[in-house]
Amino acid sequence: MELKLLPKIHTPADLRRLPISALPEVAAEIRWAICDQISRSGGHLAPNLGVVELTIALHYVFDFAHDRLLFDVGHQCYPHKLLTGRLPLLPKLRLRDGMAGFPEPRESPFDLFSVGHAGTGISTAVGMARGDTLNGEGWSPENPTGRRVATIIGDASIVNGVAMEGLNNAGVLKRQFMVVLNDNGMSIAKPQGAVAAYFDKVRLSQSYGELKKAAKDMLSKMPGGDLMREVYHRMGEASKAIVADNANTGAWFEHFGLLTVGPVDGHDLPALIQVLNEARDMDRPLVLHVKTIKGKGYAFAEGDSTTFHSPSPFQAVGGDSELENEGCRVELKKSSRSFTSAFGEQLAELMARDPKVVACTAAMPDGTGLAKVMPKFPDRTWDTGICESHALDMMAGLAKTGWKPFFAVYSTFLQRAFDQCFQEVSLQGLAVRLCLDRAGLVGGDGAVHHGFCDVAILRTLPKACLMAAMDEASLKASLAFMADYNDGLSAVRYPRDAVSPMYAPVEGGEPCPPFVLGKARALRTHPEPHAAILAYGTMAIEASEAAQQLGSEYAVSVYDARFAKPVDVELLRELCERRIPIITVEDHSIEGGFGSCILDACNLAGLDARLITRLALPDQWIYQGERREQLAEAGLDAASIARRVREAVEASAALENRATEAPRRQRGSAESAAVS
Ligand SMILES: Cc1ncc(C[n+]2csc(CCOP(=O)(O)OP(=O)(O)O)c2C)c(N)n1
Repeated sequence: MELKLLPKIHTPADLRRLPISALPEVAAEIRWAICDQISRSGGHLAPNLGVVELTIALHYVFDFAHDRLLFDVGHQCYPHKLLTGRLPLLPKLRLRDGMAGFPEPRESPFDLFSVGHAGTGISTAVGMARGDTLNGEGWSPENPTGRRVATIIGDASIVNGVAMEGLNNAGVLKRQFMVVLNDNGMSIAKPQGAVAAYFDKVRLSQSYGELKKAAKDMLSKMPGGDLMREVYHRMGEASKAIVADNANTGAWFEHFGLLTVGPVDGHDLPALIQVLNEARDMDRPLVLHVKTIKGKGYAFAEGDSTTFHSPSPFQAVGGDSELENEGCRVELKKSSRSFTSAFGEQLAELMARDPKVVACTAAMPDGTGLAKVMPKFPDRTWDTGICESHALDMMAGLAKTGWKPFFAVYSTFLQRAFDQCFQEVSLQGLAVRLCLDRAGLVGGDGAVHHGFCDVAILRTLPKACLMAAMDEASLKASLAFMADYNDGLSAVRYPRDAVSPMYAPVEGGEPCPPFVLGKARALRTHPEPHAAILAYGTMAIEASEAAQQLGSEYAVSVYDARFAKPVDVELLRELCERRIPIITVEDHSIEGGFGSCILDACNLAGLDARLITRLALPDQWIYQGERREQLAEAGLDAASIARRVREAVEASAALENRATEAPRRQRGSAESAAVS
């Protein structure tokens, strides 16, 4: 498709200069540009296709150069980015100097927060609304040049605990405040819980004509409908009708003190613009309930919005190359076996062997691999929806009743449930098992999704047992260990990556040794090594490559550390006492990570830690890009590790020389003093 209008829209002001009749063409171009790019690079597809008209209408009615627009999750921000001058960045979507996949204030003043975790939009919007009002800048009928606030949130995210807390506070605001509920009836998979069923019942049922006829009648019959009646007088006909219709269907948000407008068809641009124009100037908090179709515009994405939520690159087969709907079948490019797939299979095997094992995910059945397990064990698996805190507490309850719970969660989202790890799990001494996918650097999703701090936060919990898997066999062994670990919380981390075949057990060869509490596994050893690398998780693979590269220069032993808590103190003692330089390697924050665990253990054991070098994520944010590129930037690729090992060996040789020369020099000067 040739883009005609979109390249001329550099700011939303350019959009507002177009007549409403031109907007469907803008929508078509946005859809095509997004779909075409994602077919090459991967990225969030269905969520963005669904909000094209809604985003156009919001920018057409509000002026977000001045008003505030806050995204929840933010994975649906691509149309917003294309309307705010970022079309030139699209060809490098999710790459370092291209367009970030989530809102990013470094990229544009139209993005207010870097976000990616669900549930935050309403609360930050409440904060900005309060802040603007305190600054005397909030919009009101008395201050018509003030700033309005709008926040967009999906139907699966709004039931998140944080969003509920936000709604509870939004409902008492005494000023304009608009929550745009983008209700597409989907999370990544099917949304879970009671509210999802409620939204499902609120349908776009009647025509505006019918609604208008019914409106007055309904309002007069409404119990306690003072708020609505007041608002009704200020609204135009279309909005009156949909407010009234909503009163009829139950108006769930009314109980939070938010007026509900809608549901309105989120793909009908004129209707959206009309309703937004009217709702924009309400000086009270309201929810605009918009019904959209996830994946709208491309049959394959509409038909399977779970697969096309955030697909890897894909190609059209059988249709024309422009991804037109007719005759277009879409195939995802094949990728190698991921840790996620391996986890799904290993957990299913474990559940078949051990009838006490139960498992859950918080809205990520596909992302965590649990989707493979759930159909096999429908009574022992759960999807709780986007509520990590609840999921963890539910796991605590299951542990208390004698089950062996495994919670499959991305490392970054576990952060939401740290307090539950502390109080409801650890403090009770309950054995809850955490399977932390996407640990370390995650590539295109960028800083907001890196699993950079799981060790640092979890190691503070007494008796927590922290592990990392370096490949599929070690993942399997760690899960088996966890099933039998009943002394408290345990966790295993693994990255968004393919499993390495480097140490995969071969037929008739040595099997992967079982996990033994606090014991590392030797991968490559040398009787007189120049250095030893203690690597955590898949860094053991990079470290082994580094050792190979150094082979002709230095003999380097490599250990898969396996445990960050408790660490292998016996191994540490041996290496430290033999004065072998140790290099710790991890794709985790240097602050409080595995290397810190090693230093702390040396300190506690009275070992000399001066020959220890820590390689880890630097104390700064690493933004979107290829995972390989990010690892290199952090100095965690094999070449960088080899360089740092060489430096460590040379530095330790210099240190040892100084140490042996100093007494000699002292002896020498004492001898010369004696002579004189
Ligand atoms: C705290 C948290 N948990 C999980 C996720 C993963 N996640 C990203 S988008 C999404 C679904 C969001 O559904 P909804 O808000 O309805 O938006 P839609 O994709 O349907 O437009 C999930 C579960 C997340 N971003 N944040």
